[in-house]
Amino acid sequence: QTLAEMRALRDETERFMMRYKFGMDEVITKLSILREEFSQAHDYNPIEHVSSRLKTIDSVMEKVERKGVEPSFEAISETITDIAGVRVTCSFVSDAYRIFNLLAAQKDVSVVQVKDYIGNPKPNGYKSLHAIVEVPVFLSTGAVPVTVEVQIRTIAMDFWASLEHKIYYKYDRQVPAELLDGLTQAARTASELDENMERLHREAHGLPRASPAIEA
Ligand code: 0O2
Repeated sequence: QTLAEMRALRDETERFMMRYKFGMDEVITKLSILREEFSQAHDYNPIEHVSSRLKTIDSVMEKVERKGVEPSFEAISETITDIAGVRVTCSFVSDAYRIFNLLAAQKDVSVVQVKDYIGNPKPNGYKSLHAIVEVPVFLSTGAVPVTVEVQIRTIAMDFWASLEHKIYYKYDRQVPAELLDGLTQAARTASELDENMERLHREAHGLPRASPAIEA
């Protein structure tokens, strides 16, 4: 391989990763607009916190290997859907669905996949609303669709998931049964807290009971 070829590959990789950063920025902007406008219109902020992360090239390559994906930019962009990740933390379960519905209803957002782990928690108790969305990014060469993974959850779900994630890696994925039971129990407690908090919030504001759901 020549040095020029090496440089070309490096540049192509950089451009490939950049698109995800731009896609992520677009989604973050959409969320901050919703947050600001919603606060102004309703005197209430449905979003507590937004965080984001771009997978490192190493971590993308590790996943390519693990999943047996063909090592081409095209195959990677079709298969690895969490290169760009945005996490939204809300106070209440109904807000998590509300934010998802507001985002999904936008004309330039297309929802590729939804995994509702709030409605259908994982066996370990994990809860979160996962959506793979595609947004256009306008480059000098034209518009390109970019995939972004959005995870929407409550503060309680986020608290649980971050501890579970730490424990999982601390024990190198072999978590002792006792701890696993403790985590599942804690997930139940977190869900009860979410229910209580939402009920109190609704009572305080004279709001009817909610049955949050994904809108078609
Ligand atoms: P990290 O470090 O957060 O990026 P895939 O993404 O295809 O490998 P899957 O199961 O199809 O896996 O995707 P899914 O179910 O949408 O979950 C992907 C992400 O959700 C994970 O990313 C976590 O961020 C989160 N997640 C899913 N299940 C759990 C869980 O049981 N506990 C916790 N704490 N988080 C979970 P990564 O890449 O695994 O990790």
